[in-house]
Amino acid sequence: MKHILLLFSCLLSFFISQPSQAAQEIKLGVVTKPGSAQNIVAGKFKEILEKVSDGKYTVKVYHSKSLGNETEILQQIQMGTVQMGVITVGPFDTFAPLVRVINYPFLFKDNQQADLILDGPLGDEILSDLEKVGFKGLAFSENGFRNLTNNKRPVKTAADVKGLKIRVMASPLHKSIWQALGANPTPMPWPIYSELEQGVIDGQENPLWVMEVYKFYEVQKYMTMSRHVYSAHIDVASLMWWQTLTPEDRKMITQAMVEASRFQRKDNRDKDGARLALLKEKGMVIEEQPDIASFRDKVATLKNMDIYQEPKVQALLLKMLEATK
Ligand code: EAX
Repeated sequence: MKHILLLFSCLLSFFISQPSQAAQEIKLGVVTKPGSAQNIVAGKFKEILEKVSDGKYTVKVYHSKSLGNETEILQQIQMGTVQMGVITVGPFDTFAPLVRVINYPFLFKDNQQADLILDGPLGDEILSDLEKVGFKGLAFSENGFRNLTNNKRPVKTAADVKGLKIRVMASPLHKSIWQALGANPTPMPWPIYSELEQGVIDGQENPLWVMEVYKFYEVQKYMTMSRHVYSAHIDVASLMWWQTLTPEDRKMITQAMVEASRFQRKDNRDKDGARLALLKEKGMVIEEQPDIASFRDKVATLKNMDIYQEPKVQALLLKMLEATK
């Protein structure tokens, strides 16, 4: 009897909840493949939101470039045909030059400092500024500190970079950084394995997880732990879509994304030790103590360059430099 009653009440609640509970699907775009940093954020967000919204929202993650490269995903989010994305800060800077301050070379000393600044008022200032260009910035997750790899020679000082053909993200800032370092920077959207394999480019720069997940140890011999840029992701929603949501749902979605981003940052950092060991085991020649001062010297004039000249961008950069001293 108890079982029949239970079954009956389940059926009843199923039918009652049907009409009002048609799930809304959120399309979320990431450029990278499963197992990648952006996908870990997306997967966690999906898990949390589907649970806390009790079936109201489902999240469909479009990965591996199925919606195009990061610039193209951002365009679709602006138009509202895609609701959300987890996007690397690099390609974001053509939409919102203010985000360039995050990728200022050698800005953050370590993970803790990056968290402190990005989760504080300066990070909020960057997220709110995105509304002007059609995005609702929800949180920062991470790619991590970027390191240089190449196939030509070991790089210990900035002088060793001279003439290397380095792939950079579609970002005016990243191009300027590698120009200042004496490389021959070549902007290219993700992914870049075959370009490395075919020798179209000599090298690239990315955090450790990329070298592991995309098997760059197969096509790159030398790695330099340059940690030249802290590469954040911005976890965004389409402002157009956001404006159609109730305040409760906005709060629920924001909280889910904040939680997912904190989970992913920790996950990423926890795995770095094992990744370094793996890359060594796979035969990469790793320079763990490069002459960072020589790199810093070459990029020192960057803050006076065009890419930071817009008054609002310059003002925030100065605040960031002060806060990270
Ligand atoms: O996360 O394009 C890049 O180099 C990015 O770091 C890429 O999305 C991997």
